[in-house]
Amino acid sequence: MSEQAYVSDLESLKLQEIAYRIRRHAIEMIYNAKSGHPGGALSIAEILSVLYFKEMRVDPKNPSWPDRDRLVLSKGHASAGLYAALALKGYFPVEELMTFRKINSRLQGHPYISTPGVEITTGSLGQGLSNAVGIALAGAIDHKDYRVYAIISDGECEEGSTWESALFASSHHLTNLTVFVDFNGLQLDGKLLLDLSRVDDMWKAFGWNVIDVDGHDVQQLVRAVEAAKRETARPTVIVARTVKGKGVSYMENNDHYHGNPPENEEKYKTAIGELQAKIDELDKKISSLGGSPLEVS
Ligand SMILES: Cc1ncc(C[n+]2csc(CCOP(=O)(O)OP(=O)(O)O)c2C)c(N)n1
Ligand SMILES: [Mg+2]
Repeated sequence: MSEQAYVSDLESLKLQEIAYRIRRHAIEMIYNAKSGHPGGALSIAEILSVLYFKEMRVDPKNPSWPDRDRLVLSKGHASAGLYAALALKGYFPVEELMTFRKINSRLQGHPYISTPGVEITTGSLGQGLSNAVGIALAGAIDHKDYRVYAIISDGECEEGSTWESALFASSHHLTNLTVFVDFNGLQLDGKLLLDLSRVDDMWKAFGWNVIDVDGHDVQQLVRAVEAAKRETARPTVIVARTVKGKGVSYMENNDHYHGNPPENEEKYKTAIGELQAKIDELDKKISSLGGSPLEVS
C-alpha cells in the first residue's frame, strides 16, 4: 500500500512547478517589501503546493465555506509562501502579492484572519497548533468531515505549548488533524537550541501517528497525507525534512536569510534566475509529457 502511486509523473511535475512558482513569488514579494522571511517560506513550498493543489478540499471563491478543509500556518513568519499559494489558487489576484507588508494591505507580514484563505492570525510561535487542535475538536464534535492541517516549525517543537496541544489532540483521538513539522534544522539565528534528534519518538510518545518524509519530495508528501486520512485512532504528524532557503543557492541552510531579503539587485536577480531556471526546466518536462502548467487567472 505504501508504495502505491498517488500522483502520476505529470502531476508530480506540476506540483513541483507550483512549489517553485510559490518560491519565486515569495522572493519577489520580500524583495519588493525590502523585508520578510525568505528562509522558512522557501522550505515549505512543496508542502503548500501539495496541500492546496492536491489534497485540500477548498473553494477559493468561497473561503468561508463551512465544509472546507483548514490550514493553520503556525509559523506565521512564512506568510510570503502562504500568500503566494493562496494567490495561485485564486483566493485573490496574483498582482496583489506586490502589496505584501505595505500599509493597508491585506497581506501583512504575518497572516491575519480577515485575509481570504487565512484561518487564524499567527506569528506568535507556539500557538498555532492549539488553534488547529481546537478547530479539529469542533469538527469532531459537530460530526463534520473536514480535515485540519497545520504547519509548525522545528523551533516550535522546542516550546511547551506545542506539547500540551499535542497531548490534548491524541487524548481526543483527533484523526482529522494532520500536522507538518517543517524540520529545517535552523531557527532565527542559527541551529536549534535544544536536542530534537529524537523528534519522531517524541511525537510517538505523545500518542501520534508519525511519518517521516523528505519535505521537498511531493510524492512522499502526498503518500503521507493519504496515510493520515486512513489512520483511525491517532492524529498524524508528518515530520518533513527540509532545507531552509531551499531553491536559492546562497540562501540554503543560511540563517542570515531567515529574516532578510536579498540585499541588492544582483542578489535578487540571482535568486529569481535560479528559481525561474527550475520553473523552465519543469515546464519543459511537463510539456514533454503532454501536459501544460497551471494557468492562473
Ligand atoms: C513566541 C515567539 N517568540 C519569538 C518569535 C520571533 N521569531 C520569529 S521566527 C523565530 C524562529 C524561527 O525558527 P523556526 O521556528 O524553526 O522557524 P523556521 O525555521 O521554519 O523559519 C523566532 C524566534 C516569535 N515569532 N514568536
Ligand atoms: Mg526551523
